[in-house]
Amino acid sequence: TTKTIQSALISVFSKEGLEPIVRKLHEQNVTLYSTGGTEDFIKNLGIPVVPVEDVTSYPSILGGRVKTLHPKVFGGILNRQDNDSDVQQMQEFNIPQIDLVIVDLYPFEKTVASGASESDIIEKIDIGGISLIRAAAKNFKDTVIVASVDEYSLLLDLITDQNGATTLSDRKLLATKAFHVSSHYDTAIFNYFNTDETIYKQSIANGQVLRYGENPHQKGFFFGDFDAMFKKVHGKELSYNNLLDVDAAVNLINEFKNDGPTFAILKHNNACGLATRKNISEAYLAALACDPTSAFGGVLISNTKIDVATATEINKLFCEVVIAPEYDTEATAILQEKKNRIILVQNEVALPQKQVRTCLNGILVQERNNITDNKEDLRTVTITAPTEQEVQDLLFASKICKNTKSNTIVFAKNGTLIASGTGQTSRVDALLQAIEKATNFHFDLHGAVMASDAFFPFPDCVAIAKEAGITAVIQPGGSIKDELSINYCNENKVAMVFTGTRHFKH
Ligand code: 93A
Repeated sequence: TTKTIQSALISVFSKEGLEPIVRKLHEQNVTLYSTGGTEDFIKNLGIPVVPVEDVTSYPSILGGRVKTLHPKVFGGILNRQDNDSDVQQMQEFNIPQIDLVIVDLYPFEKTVASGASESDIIEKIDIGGISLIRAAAKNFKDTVIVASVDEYSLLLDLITDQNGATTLSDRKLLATKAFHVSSHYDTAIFNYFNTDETIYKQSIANGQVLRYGENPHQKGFFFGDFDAMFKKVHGKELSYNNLLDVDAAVNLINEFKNDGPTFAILKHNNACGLATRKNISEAYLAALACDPTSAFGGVLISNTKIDVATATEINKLFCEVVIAPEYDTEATAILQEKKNRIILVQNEVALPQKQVRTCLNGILVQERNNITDNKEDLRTVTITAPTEQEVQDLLFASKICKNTKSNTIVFAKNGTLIASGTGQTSRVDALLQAIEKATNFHFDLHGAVMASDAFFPFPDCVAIAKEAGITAVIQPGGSIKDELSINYCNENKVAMVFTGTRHFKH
């Protein structure tokens, strides 16, 4: 699979950095073919070069638009040397073998950036060069492709150290880089052509056009397979914000898939009510009681079949979306009474393991947060240990905390979300918000537990929580000042457990 370069086609827009390569190739008796400007450059170095016109028996035509686009050029690049019929046709049509292709494309992006006219930009769409690159890269088994000045030093190494011999893996690596160049180049052209109106039309073909984005003045699209995850039984089209809430809801309820009947109510991607009970209608009522004000217009999700009793209660609430694994037939009929209410049956499919969002001029990708804190992960760090009920509530609170925007503080008691502080810039603010909400909705925090998505940098949070009635705390731990919070808890008989796992969500 090692091949020695004996011939090269060089067609480069920028001649920079080319001289040492050409000299080295010449030293090794490599036959050089070239296009107009590049040919002049090589000739001026005093090195013999065959004009590509001599190969094609055609001049460069149409103002240079067609110079290398010819079967004799592409045959020389694309022929398979282990294919008898290819070899025979190479002889029959008198096609010269081309072992190495060096291209530097017309500078399309630079021309666009310079503010050139459309016709100047169009002329800088390289056709022959990109075809040379793709052809040579496709035939990497036999051909070496250098598609960018960035690869010159690698090529120079290959022709210096190995006397022009390349391995299959050298050639495949260069082909990979070449396709990176060609895909980037075509994307740049696409982006230039893709004005607002065409984005819109493209999206109709590729994605789901939403009524609008986060706000009515923003266009919005969904790219995904909604139907793989849900069966929509009833209601209006899902909006951009509905989809975000549905995403938050399925991730949240997923934490409770092995628990008893659990119902959650979400607003702006955060839980404003969640409870686990013996049956789903009690769970719904307990979730609603957490914050009936926020529940208005919320997204509802259940881990259990929705029965008539639950549907009857839900029907009293104005809500955007109801999600459940199943509904009693009569329950569906009740929920359908509101024309716009969206009713979704959640299919039993695994949640996506990759999370993607835009960032600056690119994207951020991360694995899903698959750690759910469980009993075995807990390390009691205080003299007072949590009671069995408190341990259950701590784990319950921690699951909600993990699925709420940071900074988060969650209060829970007896399988019920009491209140939370969500998306605050300081942990103390989140805590104060949770206390205020609990107070507003007449909850007695005495004996309730507290979860925090990240460690406490100071002992102020445990002190404020204790004053409010909290008796047990769950948090990752890991602050250099952990000891201060632990000491406070020990002095005030608060139980605290560390999980070792932070659950930021932004
Ligand atoms: O106008 S093209 O798309 N038509 C072609 O057949 C062609 N072949 C090579 N542009 C073509 N090229 C490009 O010309 C190369 O990609 C390179 O950027 C440039 C080199 O031209 P010259 O050697 O005349 O300076």
